Amino acid sequence: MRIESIELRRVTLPLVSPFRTSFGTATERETTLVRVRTAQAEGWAECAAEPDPLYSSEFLDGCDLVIRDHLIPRLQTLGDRLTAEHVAGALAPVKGHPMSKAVLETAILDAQLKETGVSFGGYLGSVHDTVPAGVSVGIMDSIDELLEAVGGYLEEGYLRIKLKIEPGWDLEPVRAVRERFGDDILLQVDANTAYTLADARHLARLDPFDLLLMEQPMAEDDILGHAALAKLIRTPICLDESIESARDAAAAITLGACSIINVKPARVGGYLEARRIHDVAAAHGVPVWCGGMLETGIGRAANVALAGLPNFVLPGDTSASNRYYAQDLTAPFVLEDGHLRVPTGPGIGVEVLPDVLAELTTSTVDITF
Ligand code: OSB
Ligand code: MG
Repeated sequence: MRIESIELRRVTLPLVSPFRTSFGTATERETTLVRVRTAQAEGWAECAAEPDPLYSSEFLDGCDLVIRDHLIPRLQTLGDRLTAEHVAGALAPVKGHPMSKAVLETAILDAQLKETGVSFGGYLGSVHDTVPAGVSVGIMDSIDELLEAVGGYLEEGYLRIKLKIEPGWDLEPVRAVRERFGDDILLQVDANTAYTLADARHLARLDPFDLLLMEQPMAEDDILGHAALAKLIRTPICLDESIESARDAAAAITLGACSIINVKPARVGGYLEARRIHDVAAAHGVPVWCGGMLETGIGRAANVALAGLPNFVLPGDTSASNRYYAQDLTAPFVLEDGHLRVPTGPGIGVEVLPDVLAELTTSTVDITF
């Protein structure tokens, strides 16, 4: 495939409500969109990184630099051999930076699939027309506020609730949600690394609430700690931040550090590595689900396609557009009976709305390839 140019476009979208996690509060989502232009097609992807390096070491300004000065020049050396399948290998000498690599690979894959008329779902191996949607609920100022938010999401039809937790906001919110909404709702928690093994006895107090899983309770590099915690609590452990590759997934599963994996393509360098994690987990009998990074419709479309693979057996953080944005960059993803529809058009299968894009753009850099 011959690329003519790559555009890096910074956009900012206001969130419908602040989203607080154990590492910070977001009131808007800023991202860099990558637009890959070829003679016949235009591929789009969005960078999952946030402005500050709090979820992981990557941050948006750093991503823009590494994409421009280190990643694109390596792709340029591929010449006519440039396909999405060759991107990861060409970028492998650059250590780390999975989100920067992922956004490039994804935009190239989108252009490639649009040239050949294949959808992301078709390419990746989706076996479903729709995928079940969960919702990630941030830390709130009060239990009342939380119950109102959760009640609203359940009324909309979300099939699974994930509560963000941190020390001081864990047992009470979980107990309150169980008491108000009952034992039948699918409920899980996400700590974003806020605890240590010294908290094991405290975390075991969540056992009676029959949670689906506890996501990333401890530091991303504490694989043995998670294996030890798994023996001390009954709630299944799911890893997010710790898993940056299929090799990480195999190691974490083999060491007993997790029995479920949150797959975020951006965190692992792209959709091809994400599919390998799906496959490795399936081979071990470990279920996976699709995580999210507050994506716009651009990133959401590809995530929903991935979530259609057979071992994505738990509802993902693949919520409808209106959970995040009053105005998305694409036609909104809507909840239909608790599910999102997997796009079927070529590539990511959604189109960027030009007027919205123009309005939300704060800067643009065009790199001739
Ligand atoms: O840990 O899963 C996470 C959002 C930003 C950064 C990290 C996480 C999240 C979410 C929201 O939980 C998922 C979503 O709805 O996109
Ligand atoms: Mg998480």
